[in-house]
Amino acid sequence: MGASRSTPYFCRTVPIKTLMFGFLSSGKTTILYRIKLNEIVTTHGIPTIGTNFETIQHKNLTFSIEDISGSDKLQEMHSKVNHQDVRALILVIDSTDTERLEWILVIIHNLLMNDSYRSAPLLIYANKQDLPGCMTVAEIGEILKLNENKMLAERPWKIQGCCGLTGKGLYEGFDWLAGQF
Ligand SMILES: Nc1nc2c(ncn2[C@@H]2O[C@H](COP(=O)(O)OP(=O)(O)OP(=O)(O)O)[C@@H](O)[C@H]2O)c(=O)[nH]1
Ligand SMILES: [Mg+2]
Repeated sequence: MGASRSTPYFCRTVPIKTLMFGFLSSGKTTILYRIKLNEIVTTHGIPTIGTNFETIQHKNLTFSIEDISGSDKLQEMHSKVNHQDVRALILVIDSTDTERLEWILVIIHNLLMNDSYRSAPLLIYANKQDLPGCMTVAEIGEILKLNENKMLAERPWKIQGCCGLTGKGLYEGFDWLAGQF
């Protein structure tokens, strides 16, 4: 009796394995450490080699986040991912990167097709909102046709404008993600 009653509590303490992905230099590592340490970590644009693993406590939840170094080659990005037990997804977009935005669609489709996390919530950070000429959240949503995307119809998702350097918008996004568990 005791064991079955304690199961829900136990489930909440199991770290939520989260994949963070996006193109090179979109700001993944900056965002990860801004959320974790609440301070600016200067990566000086140096690409992450392999993967960063970090654990973030948020409210009563623990997220174990795998920050996959970006790649412009889709195949390469996929080969780096350990898909097992993934329960949440964070996609980081460089909002100034108008040229590669359409490619994000390909990534979304290929990654979200994975059966092991078909219903995992997806948080999209539209990063670098501080830079002049960046696309707004509404513009990105329209270009990516997020509202009509069938891959997204099956899961909760949210697009959040943010600035990895100042932290603006990061907690709003993370709060939403935590609210899905
Ligand atoms: N202006 C501005 N610059 C940012 C922001 N977020 C990150 N950067 C800068 O963008 C560059 C790339 O950031 P990273 O965090 O290293 O990017 P990444 O996605 O981890 O890159 P890879 O590890 O190569 O995949 C760095 O020079 C950051 O300082 C932002 O919100 N605004
Ligand atoms: Mg990085």
